[in-house]
Amino acid sequence: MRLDVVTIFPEYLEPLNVSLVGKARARGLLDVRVHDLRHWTHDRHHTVDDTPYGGGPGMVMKPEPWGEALDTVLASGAPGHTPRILVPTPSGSPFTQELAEELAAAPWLVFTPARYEGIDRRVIDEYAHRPDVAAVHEISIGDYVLAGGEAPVLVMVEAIARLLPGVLGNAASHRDDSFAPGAMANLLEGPVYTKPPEWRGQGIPEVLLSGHHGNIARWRRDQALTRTAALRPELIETTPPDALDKHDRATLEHLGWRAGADGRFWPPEQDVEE
Ligand code: 6GU
Repeated sequence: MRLDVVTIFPEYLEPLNVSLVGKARARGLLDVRVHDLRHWTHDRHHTVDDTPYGGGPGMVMKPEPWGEALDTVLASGAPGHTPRILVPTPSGSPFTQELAEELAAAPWLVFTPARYEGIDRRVIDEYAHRPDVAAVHEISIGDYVLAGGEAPVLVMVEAIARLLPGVLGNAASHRDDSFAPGAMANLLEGPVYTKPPEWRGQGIPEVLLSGHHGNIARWRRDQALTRTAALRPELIETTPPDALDKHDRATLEHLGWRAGADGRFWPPEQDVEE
């Protein structure tokens, strides 16, 4: 997979040389190219921003440097190859495991992290209509506002890269991910333990030492249900009834959850203070 990143802070992308993504690059599984947007400015001050039309606070990224940068990146592709362009923005659609899976199957991604109040709209509209672009996605990594799109690019690249064939040690590593698409139920993973068997007075849950694989799987499932019910109740509420077995139902009922007429579960009533 080829990844291009156009940014005014190329050094912010240094973590792409480290750990999982760095190793994938070193092994030739990822071709990452980071470009300095200011390379495509022509004034003495390498200006990339200007004041917003219509007034208001902050600055907007000028269209010309982005246009020249993206034209150059697009022209550098193999003939007939078109990238998807990912525009990080808090006003985008949510980045999910499902989108990460979809993007991991793409041959070429171009990221355009912005600073200030964002990029002149005409840039996004231009490339959304270009025949040499497969798609433009405006993507947010969550409901909070960051100062720029570089950290979101690191987040998205890590989520995508670990799904590429050969990047993680074993394929089963992501089959069990909390938000693996196609999973019947999206459950948070429960606790994990390793040696030593006793640490600062704390032991290991007995079942994990039993060697009984059926009991271990059941215990892990109950831990996942319990944790999800406590921390992400909406994930239980939206779980299709056929994704829950008899034991799952008993576990949820033990936690005070109740099945509605359609078989979906509802949380215990909250006590209201007088
Ligand atoms: Cl992608 N960019 C910025 N600046 N803030 C964000 C974000 C992206 N996603 C959530 N907050």
